[in-house]
Amino acid sequence: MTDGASGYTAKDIQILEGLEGVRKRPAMYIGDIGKRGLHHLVNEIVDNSIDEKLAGFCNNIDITLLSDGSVSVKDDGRGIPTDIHPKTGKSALETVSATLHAGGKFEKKAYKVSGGLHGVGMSVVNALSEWMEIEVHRDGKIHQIRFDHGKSADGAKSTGDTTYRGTIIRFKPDGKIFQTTEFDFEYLKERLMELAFLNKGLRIKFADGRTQHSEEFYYEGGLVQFVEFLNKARTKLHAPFYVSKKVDGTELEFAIQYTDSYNDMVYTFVNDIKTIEGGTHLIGFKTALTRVINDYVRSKKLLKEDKKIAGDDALEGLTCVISLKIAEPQFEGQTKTKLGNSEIKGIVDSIAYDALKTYMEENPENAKKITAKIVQSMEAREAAQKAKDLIRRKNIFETSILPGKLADCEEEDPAKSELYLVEGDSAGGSTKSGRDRRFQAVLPLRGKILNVEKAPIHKTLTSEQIKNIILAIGAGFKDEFDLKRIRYHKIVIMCDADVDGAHIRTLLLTLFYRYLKPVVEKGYIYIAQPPLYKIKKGKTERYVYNDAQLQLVLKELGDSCEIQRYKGLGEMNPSQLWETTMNPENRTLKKVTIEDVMKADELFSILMSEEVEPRREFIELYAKEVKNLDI
Ligand code: 0RA
Repeated sequence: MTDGASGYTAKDIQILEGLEGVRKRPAMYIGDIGKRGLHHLVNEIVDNSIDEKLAGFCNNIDITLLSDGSVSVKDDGRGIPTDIHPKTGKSALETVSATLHAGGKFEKKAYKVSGGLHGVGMSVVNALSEWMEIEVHRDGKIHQIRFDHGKSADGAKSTGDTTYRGTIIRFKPDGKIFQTTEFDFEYLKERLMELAFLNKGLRIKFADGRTQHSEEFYYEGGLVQFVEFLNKARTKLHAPFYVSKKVDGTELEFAIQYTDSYNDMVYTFVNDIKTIEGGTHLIGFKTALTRVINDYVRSKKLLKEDKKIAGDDALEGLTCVISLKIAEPQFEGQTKTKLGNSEIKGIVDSIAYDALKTYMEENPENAKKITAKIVQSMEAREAAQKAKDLIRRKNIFETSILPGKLADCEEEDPAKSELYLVEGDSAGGSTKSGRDRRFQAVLPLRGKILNVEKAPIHKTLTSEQIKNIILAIGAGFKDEFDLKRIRYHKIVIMCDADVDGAHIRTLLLTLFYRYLKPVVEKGYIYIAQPPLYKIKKGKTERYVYNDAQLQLVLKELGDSCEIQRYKGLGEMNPSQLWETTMNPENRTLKKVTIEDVMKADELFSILMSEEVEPRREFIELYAKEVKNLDI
C-alpha cells in the first residue's frame, strides 16, 4: 500500500483509510447496523438510479434479492462514467465507488436525491459489503469492477461490447458488520412502491430470488394513483385532483382527494425524499388551501361574516401527496426531513392557490361537497371549544357559578359532603325537601341523559344535563380532571327501581367511566337503594328493598298486611325518602367499583345499541341483572 511501484499514491491511502473509517464506525454513516441499516444499503443504491430517473434518463429499475445474501440493482440510466480522471489516473467508476463523499464532485445532477441524513453514496455501501461488483454499459462497451471489502485489486476493466445502456450494481452486505444480513422483502417493498408512485412511468421490478416471488410497480397515474391507494378503504367525496407545474427549476406536483374521515393524510416529498417534518413546501400548500376555502365559503355565503375556516378545518378528511423537485434542497430538523428553503413557501402557495381556485370554480359539485365537509368540521371544532371554555371558565369560579338546578349543601368540606343525582324533577323536589341540607346536595336530572359513548365530545359537553353534573362535581373532566377540586366525596345515583331507572343509571356510569374516571377509581360513586315496598300492619310500618325480603317480612308479620309497591321515587314523600334512602342511620348505599363499571361496560354496548328493539328486549329481560351488576 505504500510503495509507488504497486501503483498506490498517498491520496489512495487516504481513500482507503476513509473506507476503513466507515467500517470502524458504520452507524455514523448509515444510522445503525441492525435491520434498518442493512436495508438502507439497498435504498442508497436505488437512490442513485432514481437520480438518473429524475435527470430524465432512466425508466426501469430491477431489484433482486439473491439467495447468496447479495442484492442486485439494475437500471437503464446513462451508466456511471468510466473515463479516466486526469489527476488520479483512475476511472470515474472506481473513484465514485471507492471514495468517500466523491459523489458531487464531478456529477452535475439535475436533482439530488441525497442531502438527507444518510445520503452517503455508493462508496459507503461498498465499504460495508463483503464484495461489490459493478457493471456499466455505456457507449457500446461493458466496464466491470470488483471490490472485496472496499478494495479493488484490478480497477475497472472494459470487458466487451454491448447494445444496452445502464448500470448493474451487485453487493453482499458484510456479516461481520451487520447484526443481521437477511433482507425483508416487505420492508423494502414499501419504499419501492412509493418511488414508483412518485415517478410516474418508472417501472420498478422487485424480485425475491430466495422465494421466486416478484412484483412490479408501475403507475402511469403517479400521484393520482398514490392518493387512490391511500384512500382505498375510505369513502371518497370526489375524484382525485392532480396538479403539475414547473416554474424555473422548481417542479411541483400534488394530488388531493377528500374523504368523509375525521383525520387527514398529507404526505410531502422533496426530490423523492419523504419530508416527515414538513417544511416550507407544506406551509405554502396549507396557506393556499385555507385561503381558497375561505374565499369560496365567503363568496357563496356558506359562513357568517365573522367566521373563518382555520387551517386544521380545511385539512379534515384530506388525503394529499405533495411532491416537489428542486435543485438545491436544504434539509433541516431533527431527522433532516424538513425542507428549509424559504423561497419555496411563496412558490408553492401561488401555484397551489391558482390551481385550487380554478378547480373549485370549474367543479362546483365537488367544491360544494368539500366545503360542506369543512364547514361541518369547523362547526364541530368551535362547539367543542366553546363547551370546553365554558366548563373551564366555570371551574375557575368554582362555587360562584354552580348550575341553577343544584340545591347545594352548607358543608364546605368535600369529605363530609354528598351529592344526590336524582331521576326526575318531581323526585328531585322531594329529595330537596327531605334531605339534610347541612351536608346533602341534590341535582335533579330530567329524563334520560345523553349516551356519551355514542356522541362526539362537543355534543357531550353542550348537553345541559352533563354540563350540570360536571359543574356540580366541580373538578373538570377528562384530561383536565383535578381530584383536588372535587366538591363531594359521595356522589349518589338515585333512580327509580324500574327499567328506565336501570338505563339512566347505566348512562350515568358510562359518563363517569369515560369522563370522570378518577371519581370511580376513588370509590366516590354510590347507588342509592330506595325501597320497593312498604308493608303496613296496624301501627307497624316496614320498608322492603327486594322480593326475597318481602317474603320474609310477610311471614314475620302474618296475614292481612297492607302492601304498597313503589313504582318510582316520586311516590314517596320527602320524609319517607329521607327515612328510607337518605338518612345515614338507616340507608344502604352500594359503592360502585371500577370492576363493576367495567363488567357493566359489556352490557353497555347492548344497552346503548341504536336498534331500539333488541335493547328494549334486553332491558326487560335483564333489568334485574343490570341492576345487580351496578351493585
Ligand atoms: C455520475 C454521472 C452520471 C451518471 C451517474 C453518475 C450514474 C450513477 C449511477 C449509480 C447507479 N446508476 C447510475 N447511473 C448513473 C452522468 C454521466 C453523464 O453525463 O452521462
